Amino acid sequence: MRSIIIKKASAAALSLALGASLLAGCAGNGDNEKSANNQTANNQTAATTDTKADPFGKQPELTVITRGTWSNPDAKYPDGQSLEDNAYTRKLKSDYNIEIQNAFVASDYPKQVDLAIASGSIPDFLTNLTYSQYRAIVKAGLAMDISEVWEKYASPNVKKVYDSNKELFDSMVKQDGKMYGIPGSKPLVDFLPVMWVRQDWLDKLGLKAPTNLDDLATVAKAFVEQDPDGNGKADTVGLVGPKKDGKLYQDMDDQNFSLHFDPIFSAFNAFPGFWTNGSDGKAVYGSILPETKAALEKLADMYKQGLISKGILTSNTEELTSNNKAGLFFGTWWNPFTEIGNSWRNDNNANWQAYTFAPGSDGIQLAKGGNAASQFAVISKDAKNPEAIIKMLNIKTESLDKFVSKEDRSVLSDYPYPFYLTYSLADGPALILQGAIDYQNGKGTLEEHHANFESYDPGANPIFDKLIAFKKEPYDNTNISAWDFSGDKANDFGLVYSFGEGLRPYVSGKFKWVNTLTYVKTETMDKRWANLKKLEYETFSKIIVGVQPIDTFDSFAEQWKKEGGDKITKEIQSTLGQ
Ligand SMILES: [Ca+2]
Repeated sequence: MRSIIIKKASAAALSLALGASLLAGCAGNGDNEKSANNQTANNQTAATTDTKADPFGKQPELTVITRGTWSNPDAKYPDGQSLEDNAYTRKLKSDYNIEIQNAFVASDYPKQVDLAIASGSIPDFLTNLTYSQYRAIVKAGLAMDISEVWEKYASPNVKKVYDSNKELFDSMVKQDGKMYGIPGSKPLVDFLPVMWVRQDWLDKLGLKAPTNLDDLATVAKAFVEQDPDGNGKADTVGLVGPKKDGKLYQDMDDQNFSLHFDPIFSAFNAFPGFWTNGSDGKAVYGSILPETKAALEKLADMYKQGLISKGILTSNTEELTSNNKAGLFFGTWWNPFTEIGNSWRNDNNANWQAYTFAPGSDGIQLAKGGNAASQFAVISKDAKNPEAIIKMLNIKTESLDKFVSKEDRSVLSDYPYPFYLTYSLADGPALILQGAIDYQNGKGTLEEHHANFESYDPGANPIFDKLIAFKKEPYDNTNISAWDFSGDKANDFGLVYSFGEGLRPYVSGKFKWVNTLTYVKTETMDKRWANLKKLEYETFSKIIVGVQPIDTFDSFAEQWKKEGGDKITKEIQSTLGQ
């Protein structure tokens, strides 16, 4: 449910690309590119025959491109359309002279990709690859070095998205200066932990939003003991813990979820699940470090004191929030789509406010950076027209809205799309809130803001317009009472409150990203990582709920090292050139 809602809500925002207009991309730079053309590699046939490189130019001749893609047996296409023949494929053919042929269509797409790699032959391009698959394709010599064709044909907005997270992307898709893949990219806003607090409960009890661990404990204790909901019963909890099948913290594989303890770990400078720099300067696994032990000890103490909800990782703890039995949790900017929306529907006065939680003296939250590049696309070394494939990414990035009708978009915006890859600016969604704040502060006219968004993503404007229309004066008051969700506007609560309030910590809070040193999976990880992770999460969970004492951490760390952890650490260090 959640992922579908988020996908719809953020569809516009997710493709945001800042700044340059479509026209700037089309205008090109004739003379420079012409001379560059003369020097291009001879495998880029069309590139060498073009008089100028136009990121949106129609191919001079019908260009057939092969790909592999997912099949979705549940997809319902408009009349006369299918996976092979639809609004997108028709548009590509009529306007760009590009014809898509599916080399394979599979519900087990990842497996078919693996088989193609093993056979030594891949279609002209593949999208939605895992990093392991991407690396296997490069290692097998099947990927094209797209450095030149990218430089020449990627549109300005496509390049802006890449540049918005350049360091990470370079580290993942470039070797010896050659570029072998295109990283899908998610907005960084998804990864910032947001502390959601019931401000009305704080006000009632004469408390402030916590800014350090002691305050956090004070607020949690008051929420448990002082009847913040005023019903005369001891029926509320403190900090809401991870839900059933949830996780204690974000790691290399799993990010952007609600109900975790990351801000408490980072308060101890602990980054479990990440590779970090050890005291010797070499990579070390964060979960076995003393800082993680210290954070676990704190969590176990809080749990023992009854400050954390019972049943963590075993019950539907999110319902505590939905049912207004909780007023404090660590989540994400989009929680108004889920439990905060439910809470508000049950109580229109529930005044959830979003904060960073920065317990350090500098007031800066250390936030685990998420894997903004978790899916990849490659172009085959044998592809005859790599420029046509780059054009497909350009077209997608310039927004689906300009390309096909809303009806067609609803069934075709995922994998059937000829170049499906999440490809969004690092700050994407936050730009909409920033735009609204600027406008409310008198910076720019409505027309100027509309024109700005229109230039790179018309889908941003309806959200921007709603933020403006729903916000009541005074504009710097963010309480629920300063928003209008009356009548039909209630239907947009999730969207407007996520963009208008959930993104506020990202826009105006202070935080610093802490990234894992690598997302690489080594050979021994393939064999051992699942077991080691299980050991880690089970041990930590038991320590927090007091089933095992904190000293269990030390034996865990030893066992982790012996059962493959040491070997994996050496492999990781090796991949990092250490
Ligand atoms: Ca109560």
